[in-house]
Amino acid sequence: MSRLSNSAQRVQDALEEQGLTLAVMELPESTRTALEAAEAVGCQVGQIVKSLIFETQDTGRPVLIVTSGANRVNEERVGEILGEAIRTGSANFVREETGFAIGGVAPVGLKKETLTYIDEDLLAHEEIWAAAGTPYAVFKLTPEELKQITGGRVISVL
Ligand code: 5CA
Repeated sequence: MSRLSNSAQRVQDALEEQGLTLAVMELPESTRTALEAAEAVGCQVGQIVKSLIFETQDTGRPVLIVTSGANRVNEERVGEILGEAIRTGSANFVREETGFAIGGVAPVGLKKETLTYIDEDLLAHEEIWAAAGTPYAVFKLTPEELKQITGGRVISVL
């Protein structure tokens, strides 16, 4: 097996630190978007985990929302749950807060501890696929494992 790129290896290391035997795969095809990732691994788009970084409006904190590739996050709704409005993080904010570039943001191995919410619709699938640090890297996991690695609270994001 060929070596992983630095960002993908960072995700692999983070998974191993959590005691999980999940394997990051680097693919020849782009997995930059949920649709591309679903095509590359041969699953439904709803089984793709989007790791989206938002910024809180007043305090400028990052919030990670891991959501199904089939869903669009209702920012107003999540802002109500959080108690502070959120907006989409800029590309710079995402890189600064997570250490990952957009299209490769993983739900684990982030630079800082980040408040996390999990889309309840992801729990309907036996297997899901998440980005692993680059727009060509993914790993397969279960919803239980997603809960474990993120420590996130499960909510409806719609
Ligand atoms: N690797 C895939 C599937 S695992 C992936 O990372 N998908 S994603 O949905 O989590 O990441 C792409 C997301 O980045 C888009 O849905 C969008 O919310 C966000 N995004 C794309 N371009 C920008 C941009 N210029 N600024 C801020 N966010 C962006």
